[in-house]
Amino acid sequence: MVAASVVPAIRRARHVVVMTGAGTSAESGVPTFREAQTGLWSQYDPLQLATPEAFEENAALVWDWYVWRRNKVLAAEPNAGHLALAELESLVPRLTLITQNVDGLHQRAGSPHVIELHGSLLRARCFERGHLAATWPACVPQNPPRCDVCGGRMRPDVVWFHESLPTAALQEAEQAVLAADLFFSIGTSSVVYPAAGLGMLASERGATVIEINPSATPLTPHADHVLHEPSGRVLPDIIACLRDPPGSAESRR
Ligand code: BV8
Repeated sequence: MVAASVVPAIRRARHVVVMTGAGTSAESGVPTFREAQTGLWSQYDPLQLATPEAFEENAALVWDWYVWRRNKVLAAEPNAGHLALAELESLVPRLTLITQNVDGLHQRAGSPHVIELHGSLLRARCFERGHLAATWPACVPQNPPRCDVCGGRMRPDVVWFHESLPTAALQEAEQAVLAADLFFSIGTSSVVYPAAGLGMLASERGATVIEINPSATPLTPHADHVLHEPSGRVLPDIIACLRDPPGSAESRR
């Protein structure tokens, strides 16, 4: 069992940092960020839509894309990988969960504290002044909806390309990586910065790096363990090994 190969490193760890990307939600049926968009959206490149420039050019189109994505996320369920990460929290001395995902599935799986580097498409705020909406606004009679406070155009509460990440979230993530002795990179292509820099930072600081991804990424050469497996399959295997008394799981190799 490939999962057993990383169990000794996890048992030794004092502070585990986990960073996830869109691949972690793939087995929940949520398309990864670079997978071909489907239906109406197949003609658009997410890298072009997820920008303030696109919103300025066609706010209604960008808003509709997020309404479509939000509905897909609300119809999705956390998968076995999300649930395994929530359980991992109780099996190691300290765990910090960082995500690039905007789908809220870690929270729904029971992870108590999630650092959302790229915000959440479950929340909306106004483009002009950042007023957060108490609930997701309906796009009638105006599309995009208007802010109740200032009348500005509403946008999803996510970080677009060319926008800075939330300072507090990024600082909390960086501090955790600096203190970590084990770093998991799970389901991310490791190409979007500054999030992608966290895995490199962990490696440079001498933490053990474990990458879980069916494909190779720019982080792969710097990882100590690479599991080319879907996270929804291998994470539950890792948890099963950790639940066994030390030594018994490792003998399953
Ligand atoms: C910024 C929210 C300062 C919106 C997203 C340094 C170097 C180079 C470029 C830059 C740099 N610094 C800044 C940049 C520019 C840019 C950037 O990184 N560009 C890239 C494309 C080169 N970064 C920014 O603009 C960032 N801002 O730095 O501010 C600044 C200010 C002004 C001007 C310039 C800079 C902001 C980045 C945040 C963008 N917002 N999301 C939304 O979602 O709509 S990023 C978006 O990509 C998603 O959040 C996603 O999470 C993220 C990363 O993608 P992944 O999660 O990795 O998903 P992807 O589809 O790529 O890969 C999925 C992986 O899963 C694959 O590897 C696949 O093999 C794997 N997989 C599939 N199935 C499974 C699986 N793995 C496991 N199990 C499975 N079952």
